[in-house]
Amino acid sequence: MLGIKTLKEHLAILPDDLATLIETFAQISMDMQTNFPKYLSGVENEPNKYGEAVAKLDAWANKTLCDNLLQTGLVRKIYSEELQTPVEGREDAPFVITLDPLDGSSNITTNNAFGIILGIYRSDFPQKGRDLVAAAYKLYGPVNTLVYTTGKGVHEFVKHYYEDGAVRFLLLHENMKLPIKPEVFGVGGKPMQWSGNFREFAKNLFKEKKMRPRYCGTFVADFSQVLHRGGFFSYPSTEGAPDGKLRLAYECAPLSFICENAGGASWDGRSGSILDVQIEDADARIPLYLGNKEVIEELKKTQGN
Ligand code: AFP
Repeated sequence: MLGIKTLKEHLAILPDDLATLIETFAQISMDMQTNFPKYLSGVENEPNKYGEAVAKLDAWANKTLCDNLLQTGLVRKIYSEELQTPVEGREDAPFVITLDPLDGSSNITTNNAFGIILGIYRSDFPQKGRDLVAAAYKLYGPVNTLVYTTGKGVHEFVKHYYEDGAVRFLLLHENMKLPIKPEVFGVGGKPMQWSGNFREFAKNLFKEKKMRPRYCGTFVADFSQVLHRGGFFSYPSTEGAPDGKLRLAYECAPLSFICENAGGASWDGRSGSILDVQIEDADARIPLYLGNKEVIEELKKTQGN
């Protein structure tokens, strides 16, 4: 049953600048969807800074989001997964943001879920994920949802079409918590490249814990399953990629912030929570493990930590 509170009303308790930034992000990402069919195929001539092909939709989403967010006058700097160097906004603007403008590009052509990840800070890097002022993600699935937290509860909204033609985000779930019983798990990379210990742990998730494997290949979509059903998600350290695949600043920090604020835990496979890792280089990758607290605790024990 849908609540009657709009996102705008929900954000009203926040400082005006933060509320406006989150509301703008929500509005642009809502409007963007109507243009997706124009950019479903093709890649840009130049690869991105990681040497990966940039889908037309990636490039368009990045430009649209950056242009519109800068226009608010609230953004001092944007670090984007798709930008060679950060883009500068007004020097006196209050926020520095991180952006994964299109999380899950490999799902564009197959018409599977993809999304956007936003991190909002007051200071510039170096800093930690724990310094996030807010984090949000957009998930384009059969319905269009937005999840945000400012560190005081995790809230989910759904794009709602009114009979008079208006379109707004309406509250779907407030103060979300990962369900106590972990139900699903998803792990990226090739099992033969995981460490033996980790492979054993993953095997036990379905053998002993009876959890169901679910993997979409879009972090926000896989995380959404953990948030709603309880469980575990990882893109681990692998042979050949000890730092895993996911980017600390653009992907791991914002979603770990949301996960921990929903009662879950995150781990970097080394020292502790992803949120306590100092982000020196916005483009760095990091192994990621997140989900229900007991699952992460068990993982730590089995990996010798
Ligand atoms: P792209 O945005 O480049 O498609 O990467 C998506 C992603 O970073 C993350 O959303 C997924 O969890 C992960 O990569 C999927 O990686 P695999 O394709 O190796 O499963």
